[in-house]
Amino acid sequence: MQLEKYKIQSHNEDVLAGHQRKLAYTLSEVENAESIIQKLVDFQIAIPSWALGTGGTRFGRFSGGGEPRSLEEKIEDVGLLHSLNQASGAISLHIPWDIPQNAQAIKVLAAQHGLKFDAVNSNTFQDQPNQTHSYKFGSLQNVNKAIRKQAIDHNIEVIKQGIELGSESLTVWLSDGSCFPGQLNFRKAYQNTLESLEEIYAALPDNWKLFLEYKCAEPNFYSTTVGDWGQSYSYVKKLGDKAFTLVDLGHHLPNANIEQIVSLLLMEGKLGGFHFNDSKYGDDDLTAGALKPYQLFLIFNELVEGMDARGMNHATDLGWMIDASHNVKDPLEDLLQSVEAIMTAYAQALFVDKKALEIAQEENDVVRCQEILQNAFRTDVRALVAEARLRAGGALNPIALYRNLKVRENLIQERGLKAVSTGL
Ligand SMILES: [Mn+2]
Repeated sequence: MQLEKYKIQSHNEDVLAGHQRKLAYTLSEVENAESIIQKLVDFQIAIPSWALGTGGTRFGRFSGGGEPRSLEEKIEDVGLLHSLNQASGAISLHIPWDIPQNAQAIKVLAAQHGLKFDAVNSNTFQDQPNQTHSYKFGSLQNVNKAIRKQAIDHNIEVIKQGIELGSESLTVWLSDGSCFPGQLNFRKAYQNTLESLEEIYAALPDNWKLFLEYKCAEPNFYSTTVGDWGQSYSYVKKLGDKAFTLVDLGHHLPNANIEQIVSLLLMEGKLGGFHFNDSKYGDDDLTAGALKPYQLFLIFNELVEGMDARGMNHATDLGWMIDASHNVKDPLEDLLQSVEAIMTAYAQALFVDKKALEIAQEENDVVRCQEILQNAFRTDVRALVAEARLRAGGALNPIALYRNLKVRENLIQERGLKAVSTGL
């Protein structure tokens, strides 16, 4: 399904007066509004191919119908999102769930929707049909060299697929670890993993980055071989200049200070990318900002401060991606909500009075520090986010338009109620 431009324009005309009223007020409150709007226009968040179908849990999966049945249809869905919000201009593929039959044709299709290919993701956390060796006891860490070799070869194959598509980064997330004390020699598991990563790293083209994602637990419940940011940092530091740590918000122990982690990784020049989601208990993969919007803002505050300190380009120097999957929402509506929450937190962070904050910090004026941060967080910047969308050619209210146009109903008609997305 394609969204014609005139439908977006006509929706925008319908709600323009209300938008302009809110915008006028926000402009009177936010001095640097113009520069915030421009930064929002430039900011793009990649959509993972596995978030387009209904996410399941280990207990069940309740498909909402009209899910994309092929890579082509996944690209179509991200194209739909992008035409609505003009902020989802990239797709992140998961190999082998999304191996293109014809890379050139897929590239052309993506370009027609204004999409680029973000990081490609390898998968050694499942066994694939016809695979020689099993990853039951880990992949890159495995005590068996032949199994490690198979996992290394898979990652190199993913890099090759990515090159074909014009991607420039590989994300490695390992489920490697152990479920019981004594099962693993931690040091040997680390060394095997490092050696394996070194072989993968050696296959990276010069202009590529390798992102090493960490996770505290699950599916292994005693130890994880890349378990936290310190462990990831220790690997990527040894690998070289093209290797970075990737932060997934849901991959921390409860109450971890993620904003501090982000700040220090940026300081070390080793923060590479981000996976957005929200959680209450563990890796819940809920909609970004659904539970802890203040934490999301605090993270963005450190991102903006840290990137500016290093003279980095906010839009292009880090990889931004959503990593969430849903059982009870329409996945496309959910992704629109996530992107909106991310944009809002980013806009609020851009509104923080950094000079005043620095002075207050130097004077140990703790009360003033809190006032400055919370003033930015409590300022309603939604009109700036909407204005950025409007200027970029998107819809003022993407979810309302999505519902008015009955997009899901159309997709169900086109693809069927029982269509199940490949992947999760
Ligand atoms: Mn992730």
